[in-house]
Amino acid sequence: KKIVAALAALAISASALVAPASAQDKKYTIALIPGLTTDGFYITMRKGAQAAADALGVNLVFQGAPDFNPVTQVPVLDAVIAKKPDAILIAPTDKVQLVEPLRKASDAGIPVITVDTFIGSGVYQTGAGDADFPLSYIASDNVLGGEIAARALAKAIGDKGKVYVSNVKPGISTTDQREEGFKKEMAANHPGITVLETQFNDNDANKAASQLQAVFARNPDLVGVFGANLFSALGAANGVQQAGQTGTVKVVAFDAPTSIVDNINTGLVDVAIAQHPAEIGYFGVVSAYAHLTGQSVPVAIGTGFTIMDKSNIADPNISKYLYSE
Ligand code: T6T
Repeated sequence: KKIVAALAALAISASALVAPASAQDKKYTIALIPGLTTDGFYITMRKGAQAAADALGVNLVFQGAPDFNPVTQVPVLDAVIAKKPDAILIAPTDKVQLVEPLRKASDAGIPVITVDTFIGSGVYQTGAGDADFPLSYIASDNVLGGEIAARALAKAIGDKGKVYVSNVKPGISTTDQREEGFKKEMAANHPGITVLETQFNDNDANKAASQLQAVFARNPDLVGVFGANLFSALGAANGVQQAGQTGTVKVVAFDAPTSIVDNINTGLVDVAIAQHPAEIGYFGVVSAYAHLTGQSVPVAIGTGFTIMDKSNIADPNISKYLYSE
């Protein structure tokens, strides 16, 4: 009798160690739709997402458009929805234009989490507004990033003179907020600085470079530029170089492609504000998995920045935040 009871107890405790068959057998597929596929920022985000997917035994699908544009992103989204993944992580390329296409996913029962950029106001799950259905928003604090950029540029130019923002196009939550934070900080704390009209480059670095030269031609006393994303910053920096103004027109760059190292070392770029896209991807997958397995998920997760300049760019604890190619 004793032996039977002991065996029964053993069987119970052994079965308690084994997860229920349904949870164990289910291999979730999570789709990650970037702003565009050929951008170090999203390539790095994908690596973080893959690391989490590997750790959790999730199948990660990465599918995106070759340019940052709702017109090319929406068909990719439709194709992903048709394949019925268990969850969608997406960097919406427009605050408004992605609302209805993403509602289709949500209506089809596919949970949506936005990474990097948001739709609507970016405040989700409030019952207010018509774009609050995503479960979570995982990203940098972009208003703060713009403020940091303004302070860095103000310092580089001795707190006086003309500057402008090189930006992508209105309607993108991230770059709108960076410009907002930049202008807010300049207006509040840097009265000696004049912020000229923003130049929009459609995420085209060549356009950003020509715009820099045109602004400089109109304003030979230009002293600085804030490149509000990777292509805006690289383009503006090239424009400064082509205008022969390296070191005279200061550049503060958002984002940190590997090429920024040379630009910092040669003095073409004063400061680069690196985001942590791998963290965004990692926590995106973890959040989706948490939701799929019955856990609750924070409505917002903020990731940090690493500020790079000549004094620290050689430090491996800093350079590890450079983006992958
Ligand atoms: O700056 C990032 C991203 O945060 C933004 O939303 C779009 O541009 C980048 O991908 C850089 O190119």
